[in-house]
Amino acid sequence: RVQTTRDDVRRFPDGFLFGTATASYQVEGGWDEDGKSENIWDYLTHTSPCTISDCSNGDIADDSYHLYKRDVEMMRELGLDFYRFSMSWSRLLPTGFPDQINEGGVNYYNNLINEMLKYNIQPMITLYHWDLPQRLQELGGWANPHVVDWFGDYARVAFEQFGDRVKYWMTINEPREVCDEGYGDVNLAPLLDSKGIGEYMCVKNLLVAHARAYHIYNDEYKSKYGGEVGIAFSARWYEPASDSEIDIQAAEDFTAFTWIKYVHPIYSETGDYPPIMKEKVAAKSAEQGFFRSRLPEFTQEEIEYVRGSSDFFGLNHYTTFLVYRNESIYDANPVPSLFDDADIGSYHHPDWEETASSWFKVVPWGFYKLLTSIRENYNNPPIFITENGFSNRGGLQDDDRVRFYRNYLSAMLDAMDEGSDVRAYAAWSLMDNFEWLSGYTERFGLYEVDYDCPERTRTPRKSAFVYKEIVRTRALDLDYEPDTDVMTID
Ligand code: GBH
Repeated sequence: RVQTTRDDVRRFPDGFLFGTATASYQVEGGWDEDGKSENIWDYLTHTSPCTISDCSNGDIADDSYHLYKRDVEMMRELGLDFYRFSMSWSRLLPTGFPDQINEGGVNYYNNLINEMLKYNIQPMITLYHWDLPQRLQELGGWANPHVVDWFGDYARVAFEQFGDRVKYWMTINEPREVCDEGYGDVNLAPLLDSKGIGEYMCVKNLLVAHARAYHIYNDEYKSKYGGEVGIAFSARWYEPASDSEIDIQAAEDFTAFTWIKYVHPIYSETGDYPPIMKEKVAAKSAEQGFFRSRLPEFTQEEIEYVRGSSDFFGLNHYTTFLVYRNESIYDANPVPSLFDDADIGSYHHPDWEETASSWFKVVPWGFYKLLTSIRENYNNPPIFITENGFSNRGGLQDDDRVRFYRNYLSAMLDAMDEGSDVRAYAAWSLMDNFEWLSGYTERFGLYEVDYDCPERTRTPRKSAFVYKEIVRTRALDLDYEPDTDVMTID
């Protein structure tokens, strides 16, 4: 495969894995086909369509439910080692529970997995990428401690059905987004906006549910199938807005409150939440007149159950924020919240390159700093980059995306040169898809999807050709100019 010896071309280590990622609700469509029941995104988009910026939904999305063979063909065009996709809980278990295993769902995922394996593309499955069965939401969803059993049962069914062929499992995609944006805010379904309360209930239950799935695999399937189970954290890099001690501490606090609150219980020596977060929420809760901390505590048994419950460190990374210390706003507006608990504010530097997404500016060095901090603070765990990618408004000549991938991959290689143990990289996304509340207005795909045509035609962008060359050569040649006339399978 190696074909060049130029020394400005950087190589990836032997055995490094390249892939792309998607998620069920964002690509599958077939929302009510063959026995699938409604999930929280079906419910949200059907009951309140224009909560989505273009009033769209995922009823058809990329129609991967029917077009999975074309999807696998694209994976072959790109030469991928693996493909990360998620399973729709309500497609596999329409009641939410294991009393009815839906044959239509089992067939769909078998077909997809088997088609990939024909061409030696490894499936990497996320069990939960945000599409909870609506029935379970009505019972409280991730705020109900019983979700630990519900999720464990669902995971067991998935391991039982597909574990003979699937060696990489991820329990939950982006716990921070699930809880903070869905339970503590109105940025993702179910839009609960239960600030400082529901968002923390979700954190605890989600972590124990994750651990339940991990232990089920470890105790009952690992010796038979030899696979690995991890979780996909979402991590932004938080850079202090100034070099004052105050802002440095603010950036650390925000890190603890947003994503280290999931990492620390699993990856630290002691387990449990980051101490600073426990202390701050307990102190604020007491001041505010609550009889106990709004952050539900783990029992000692739960601390041990969660600690160490991950075989690899899945990492979704997109952007960086500047963080400063903010005075508490509670006196003016007596509503508890994570932001108030953490006493921070954050923003993007105006000079950073924009994307089509308001929360996302391009900051490659943040990726390097993030990987370095994980290496230094958590004993250099094996990392899978489970998502990284760029949004624009569409078009095949996506030089902005090509530049993004080159710069972020360079930053990743900088960290790897210094010892970070990154073993896999998944580009988000294989193709354009339903971008949650932004609908189809923000495009992340290596392939463009035509939503005006019923065939949902997929066309490779320039970035697809460039990524293909990176995968083929296992190297990053910053000068490579692809011939974008014909995409072939090599
Ligand atoms: C990931 O989320 C997801 O895993 C994936 O499904 C998604 O398509 C991809 O990245 C790109 O977004 O604009 O203030 O309302 C990344 C985190 C979650 C960040 C939703 C933006 C909405 C915030 N994104 N969130 S806001």
